[in-house]
Amino acid sequence: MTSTTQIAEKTPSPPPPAAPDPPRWRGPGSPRILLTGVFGPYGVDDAWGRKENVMELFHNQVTRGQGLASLRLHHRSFGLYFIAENLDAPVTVLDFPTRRRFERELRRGYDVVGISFITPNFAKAREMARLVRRHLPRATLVLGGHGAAIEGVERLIPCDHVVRGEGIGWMRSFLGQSPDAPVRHPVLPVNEGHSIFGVRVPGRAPGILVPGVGCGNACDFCSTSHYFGKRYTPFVPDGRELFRLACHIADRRGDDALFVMDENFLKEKRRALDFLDEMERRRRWLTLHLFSSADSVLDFGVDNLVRLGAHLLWIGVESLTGPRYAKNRGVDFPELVAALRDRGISVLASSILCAEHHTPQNIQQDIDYVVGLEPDLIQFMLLTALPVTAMYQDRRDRGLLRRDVPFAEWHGQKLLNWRHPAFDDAEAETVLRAAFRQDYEVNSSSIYRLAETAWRGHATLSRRPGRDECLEARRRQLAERTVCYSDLLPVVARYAVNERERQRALALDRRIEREFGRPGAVRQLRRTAARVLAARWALRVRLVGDMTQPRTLITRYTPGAAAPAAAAAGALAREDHR
Ligand code: B12
Ligand code: SF4
Repeated sequence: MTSTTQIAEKTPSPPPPAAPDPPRWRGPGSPRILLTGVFGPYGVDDAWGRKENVMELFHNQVTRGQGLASLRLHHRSFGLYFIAENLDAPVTVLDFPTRRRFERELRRGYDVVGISFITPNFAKAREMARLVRRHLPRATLVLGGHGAAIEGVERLIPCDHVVRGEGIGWMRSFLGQSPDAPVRHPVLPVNEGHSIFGVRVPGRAPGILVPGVGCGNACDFCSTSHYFGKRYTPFVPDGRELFRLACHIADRRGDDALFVMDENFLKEKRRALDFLDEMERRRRWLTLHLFSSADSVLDFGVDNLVRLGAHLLWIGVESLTGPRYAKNRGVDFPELVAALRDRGISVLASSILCAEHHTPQNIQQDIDYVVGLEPDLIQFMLLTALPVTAMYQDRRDRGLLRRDVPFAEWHGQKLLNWRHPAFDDAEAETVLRAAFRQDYEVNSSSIYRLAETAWRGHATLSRRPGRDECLEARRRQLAERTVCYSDLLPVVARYAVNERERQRALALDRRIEREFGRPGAVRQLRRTAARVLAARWALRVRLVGDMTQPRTLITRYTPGAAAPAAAAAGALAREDHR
């Protein structure tokens, strides 16, 4: 019982203190707003960042050990565009700026500057906040994104507001708009500059679809779940509505592939089924990249996923030698991964290294297990206790958090930010590097595996009698994907990690040729071009390394006007990033 309650028993309760007014913009007229991500260059050792913290999804934590075969692409800072799209105010979004470009933008004059950052980019956000105060001392400075969860961040980075959690509603309310109005979804490519072996992936990048944020499963380490209050906040709760939105994005992008940025899309089973119903009713065969937990995948059903057009599925295997997360209890992963790949659905299995129960002896079991699943891609991450998670609180309460590890190192690709009973820094890094290497040597490059999955899926669907229109469309898509990937197989063989990969790539290429016929003139040309470009990339990597920087993107939103396209300040960015 708290002392407040005891007092309340004796005296009439005082009225509850008035809730503080939500922060409001008090200046005249509509403020000019700048929303920005942190500055580059990224993935280099400097005063603000570390070379291991690469600004790329695959090259950072999935295919980073695969050398020339690593999948390369950059994702935008989507949260900024979501907020901008939903404000009735002039907003500029500055994505991937350099420090100089950011200062130049500040000199244009803004009333509100919002900085989005994640924990490992803390030092960059602090430097940017300093620059805001220097150039625009009267501007309101708002911090948002997952870095806002850092304990006491308002003391560490002088600012006016820290926004923890969903930002559209907060910014709307700050500007006096209705925070609960429907969310307008921006139309954006999920990535820029997608290449493998220096060869640009043909076609347009998939559009991004964000059905909502957060996840109710609340796994103890999970940043996104905890950051959004251990629950799911849908932006679009209705499956049919979501399908209409997906079609709108696909139409505007001119491509039916979508990357669904939702932590656990299939957990909202009713919505996913309604989405599928609507897709079948309208005969529009979109394809989707998805994230989902294994229990939700099984509940939704692998065959439904084929119908839904799942192209890539990201599943958290985490660790199986210690206590299993509820989402993984009773899941037969070898069976699940094989079933998915046999149906043409590529799998990205995510694995946690250096969990508390791991020892140098048992950790290899977990690595062997996930490598043995033979998924198309594996994410290996060192367990990092990120602010706001239950795991962070636990490590902090037990005095295990390491104060000697700066936030810049809290990215899970080098050090542990808590004291592990069995691993020191050097050992943790060695285990991580060896895990990536083992996956590459045993399972071959991910591009080989993606080609194999497409091939396997096509073979399975071709054998299935009585295919309806939906399955026939899926078979055709898998055929196209198989042929498209196969044009890289000679390059895979040329730069194979070992003889096994070389032989597998050549054999798969021959099988595909038997099924689909000899490549015609256009494909022959593409194959030759791929060889030349790969040789050029290999030379570039040998001479100057494999780091690439995303282009600076500037998007200016005017209230009432159609959503603008981002202008790339590419040449400038390249010059500045040096
Ligand atoms: C896309 C993404 C990336 C992209 C980065 C794109 C970019 N340009 O920055 C890539 C793939 C490169 C990437 C890399 C990394 N990422 Co990342 N990434 C994501 C991912 C999958 C999606 C983010 C997203 O777009 N969500 C959708 C939008 C709508 O939501 P949002 O960004 O959270 O924005 C909302 C709010 O946060 C808020 N908000 C955001 N910004 C702002 C700004 C203001 C001013 C306000 C008011 C509000 C606000 O409002 C938005 C709308 O509600 C998240 C996981 C997830 N599902 O969220 C991880 C995540 C953000 N990444 C994370 C991390 C740690 C990394 C890496 C270190 C690798 C890693 N260990 O996972 C590297 C670091 C790269 C680098 N050098 O900075 C963590 C952050 C954890 C933390 N506590 O800081 C997350 C949460 C994943 C995780 N591990 O749990 N990442
Ligand atoms: S299921 Fe995935 S997204 Fe959901 S809380 Fe667990 S790790 Fe996070």
